[in-house]
Amino acid sequence: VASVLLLAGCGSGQIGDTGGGQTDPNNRNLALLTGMRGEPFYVSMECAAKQQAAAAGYNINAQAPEKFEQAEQSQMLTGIIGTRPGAVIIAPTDDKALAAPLQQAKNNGVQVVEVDTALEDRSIAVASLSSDNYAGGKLAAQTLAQLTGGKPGAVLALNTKAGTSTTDERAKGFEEEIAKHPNLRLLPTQYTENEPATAAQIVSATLAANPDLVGVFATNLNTGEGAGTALANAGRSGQVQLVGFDASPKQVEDLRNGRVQALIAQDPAAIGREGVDRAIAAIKGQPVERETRTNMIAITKDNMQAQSQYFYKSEC
Ligand code: T6T
Repeated sequence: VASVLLLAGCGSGQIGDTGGGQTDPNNRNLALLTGMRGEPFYVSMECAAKQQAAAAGYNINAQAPEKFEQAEQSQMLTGIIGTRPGAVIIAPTDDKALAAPLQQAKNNGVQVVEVDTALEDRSIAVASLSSDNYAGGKLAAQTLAQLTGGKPGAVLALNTKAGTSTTDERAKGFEEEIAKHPNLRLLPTQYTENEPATAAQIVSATLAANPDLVGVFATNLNTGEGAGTALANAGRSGQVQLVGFDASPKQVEDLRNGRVQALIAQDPAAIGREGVDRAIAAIKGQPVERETRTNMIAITKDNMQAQSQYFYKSEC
């Protein structure tokens, strides 16, 4: 297996529209609303964002819903808008449902910066920062094809919640790339609702129904953790190749102990850090890069030692 495949991020060079209601250029309050409390991808993002804001002399109010869930997140957002920060840096948990409250934020002069996930409506945020998730899905498929080494069989992609921009893009990239490998038969993509237990149930049922299962792609952290558990419980770790997305401490441990064969790691710290930079520039009325793509890398057991800077944190 080619051990390192790095997709370097880059910006689009386009400048975002900082329009909407009036923003006070001297407002030094930022809000960060991530997708789920205590989850290592968001913890890594939040730690870096807090550091960056402090270094620039800005306050940052960081919040997250208990679960990756749009109703609770929308409610928190409404509360945040009431406090009138200069900007809200948000990972919207649904690509449509958060559009109305974010438009309201913008109308109230609160600059909107999307981190990781994004709205379908590209007119609301002034900037978006994320991995190239479609390319990440393709990279996962290429990695899985290498790991299966030409062995024919069925392949399963596990998505999380429909309407999550990132995992929808990953699943799409994966499906399109796997189609180039006629020996791999892609099963219908299934949704885990971002619950490890649901991912585990789906993998167990798929193993029973498809004895020729050779590979699984788990499009995010929780999904990958659940898939790894199911394969281990069935005694199939390492026989069915598992490619996950993200690099939580548990996922890294699973890679080390052979439950998982590859991880596509993102750079949540860069997303958080640069998200703060975009928010501050937008508040000051400076030009803002509209789209930023951060780095992503395929990590296997062979190269994991050298790639530890990509491992996520579970606390700051
Ligand atoms: O994979 C990340 C993130 O990129 C995605 O949008 C949602 O799930 C994670 O937070 C991992 O759980």
